[in-house]
Amino acid sequence: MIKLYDFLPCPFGQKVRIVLAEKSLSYELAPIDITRGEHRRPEFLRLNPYGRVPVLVDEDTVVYDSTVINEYLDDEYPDPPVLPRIEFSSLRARARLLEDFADASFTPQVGQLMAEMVKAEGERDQNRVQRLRQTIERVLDYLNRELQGQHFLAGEFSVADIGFVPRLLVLGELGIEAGTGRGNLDGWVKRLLERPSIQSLEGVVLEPLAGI
Ligand SMILES: N[C@@H](CCC(=O)N[C@@H](CS)C(=O)NCC(=O)O)C(=O)O
Repeated sequence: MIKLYDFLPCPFGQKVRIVLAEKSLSYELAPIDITRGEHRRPEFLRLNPYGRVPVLVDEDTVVYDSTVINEYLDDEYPDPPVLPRIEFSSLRARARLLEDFADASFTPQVGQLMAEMVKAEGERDQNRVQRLRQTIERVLDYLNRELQGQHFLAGEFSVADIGFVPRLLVLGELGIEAGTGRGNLDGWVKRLLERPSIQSLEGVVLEPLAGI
């Protein structure tokens, strides 16, 4: 039985739960409340010395980091795939690059904007809010270009798309209309929202993980 240590609002845990759902894998959820410091307990640090969720335990195998977990799941439970098949090495590299881009250059920036927007208006750093909004809009423009003539970012639905989903889902609440004026992106978001793995995703909220 697979066990997933996770904190539901964590966007990285959400990436893993989308993949588990895509592959129809059942698992036991072990909640780790990072707002209460549960990720610093010795028993959790034994699983992940970095003290971060998500962590996946599959029999004797312990894997942490959402990207590595999802690759492990794809190796161990290949059907349906969430990475382009090994013969398509160029597309496979593209999927990994875009997932990394989502993790490094989109998810944290949206998290930082969430952290500002949950503050009272007078306490917000308006310059930071403006800078973050511009950065996010630039990423959305880039994705719109990359989606030209494509249904998904790297061939079939893959980890490249999944990487963006958790924070795409909160943009509306932050007043960012991702699809407005970006036809390719609009179609992509609609296709993403049709997937049961995304419709059933739990924990997509502005708080309490604003900032991450
Ligand atoms: N690169 C990691 C990032 C995981 C991560 O940052 N998790 C956050 C919660 S969303 C965490 O556990 N933070 C606690 C800490 O860093 O102390 C992944 O993809 O899994």
